[in-house]
Amino acid sequence: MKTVFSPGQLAHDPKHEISDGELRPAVEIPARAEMVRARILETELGEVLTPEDFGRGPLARVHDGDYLDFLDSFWTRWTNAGRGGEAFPFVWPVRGLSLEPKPDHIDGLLGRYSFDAGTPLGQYSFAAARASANSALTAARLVAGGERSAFALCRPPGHHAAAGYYGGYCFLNNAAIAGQWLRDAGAERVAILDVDYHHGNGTQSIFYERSDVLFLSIHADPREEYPYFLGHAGETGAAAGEGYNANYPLALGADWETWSNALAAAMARIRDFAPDTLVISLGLDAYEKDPISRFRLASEDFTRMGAALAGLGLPTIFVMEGGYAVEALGVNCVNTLAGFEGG
Ligand code: Q9C
Ligand code: ZN
Repeated sequence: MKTVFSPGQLAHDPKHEISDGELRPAVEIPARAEMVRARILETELGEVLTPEDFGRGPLARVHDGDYLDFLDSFWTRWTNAGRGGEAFPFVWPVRGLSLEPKPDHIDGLLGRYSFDAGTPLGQYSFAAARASANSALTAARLVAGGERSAFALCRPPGHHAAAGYYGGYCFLNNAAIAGQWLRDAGAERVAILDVDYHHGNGTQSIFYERSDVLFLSIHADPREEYPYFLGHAGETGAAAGEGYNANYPLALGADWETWSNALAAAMARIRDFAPDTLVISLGLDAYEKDPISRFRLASEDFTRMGAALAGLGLPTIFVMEGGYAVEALGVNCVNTLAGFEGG
């Protein structure tokens, strides 16, 4: 399986995040991608390609223009306000407050275009996020061109980013951008299965009213876990998308037996939908030793996951999402991909 990765993705290099009432060391760091790349080379999974630049077009098919403009202008506005380093939002337009008119001040804009305070935004975050999206798009193009599968080594991740806001370490929704690009390239139906420990709220929200993209997510119950405000079992889609969204929230502590039952249910839904292409939002944070997560998958379970997914027999794009046990990340990620190739 070919991997797509750009060194430009490493330019987003956050030092801190707001977590547990403290300014803590950031966990979504460049070393994550380095670990995975090193393991791919060590195991000879396949070639590692540099992405092509697809420009703004495919990003704007998923994200709002004013949101992309905000990301583009962030650093100028931030430094013009006399700031430097990393920005964190601290005020949001929640119930009863107004999205319009948009604030002029960067502090207002940060809240207008985000949903959490846990995501550091720095000088090179947008450039790195664009490089990450280009990796997803290049992997999509490989599969559209006839490869059975491809791996987009995306980082920063994407699945928490919605059409108009960032959060959860995500700025551009790589899986959604790839899925939409596949539709535009001629796929009639695309399924996106999100196996990250956290619910893919951004991806769900982007496709919630559409029947051409089926979104499914296996994740920690949002009553107990981030992102808290989306990902419940009763969210089945709306309008034309009714019936085309499927959430499988699991209790904290879920092991492979519990997790794989949800996977079997999700795979049955995917088979019924009969997509042309499958996109896997590949979070590795369901791992038992993940520092911020509370599922109990072992490294060998990721091999099982990959092998099970191969059983769908679909052209498949893997798009990396979360996973913070940096030392084990390469093994767990490549286990999934090698499991798919052997399955
Ligand atoms: N005290 C992804 O996996 N909050 N994002 C963690 C820990 C945010 C995870 C707080 C978790 C976001 C892509
Ligand atoms: Zn996650």
